[in-house]
Amino acid sequence: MLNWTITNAQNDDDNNGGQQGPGTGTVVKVRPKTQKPAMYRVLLLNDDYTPMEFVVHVLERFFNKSREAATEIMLHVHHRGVGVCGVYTYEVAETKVGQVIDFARRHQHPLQCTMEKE
Ligand code: TYC
Repeated sequence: MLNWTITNAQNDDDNNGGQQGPGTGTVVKVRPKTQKPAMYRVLLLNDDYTPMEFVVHVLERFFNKSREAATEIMLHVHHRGVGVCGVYTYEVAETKVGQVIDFARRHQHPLQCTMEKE
């Protein structure tokens, strides 16, 4: 993300004898101000019905996890109730939450997925 800050600096290097007024102000600095985008954790929630293998598949398919990493996250969620699938910008996180919920519904599993600001 790149925000531009335009600063009318406190100097007088524009050779107009310090003259300032309507139409005579000189923009002397354009400073690129970088800002990190806000990041969001995508969370998977435990339930009693979604098969473990389905959750592993979701983690592989939508979060690009290896079988091993996916199994670890699934077991963490199974034992602790909630776990992090990944951290993304708002739009990407929102898309993944929607994809997971839609995919689970289509397979008639109650799997829940949500997001929270990091
Ligand atoms: N608790 C589920 C079971 O025993 C497995 C499961 C794990 C479900 C993680 C959801 O996010 C989940 N079949």
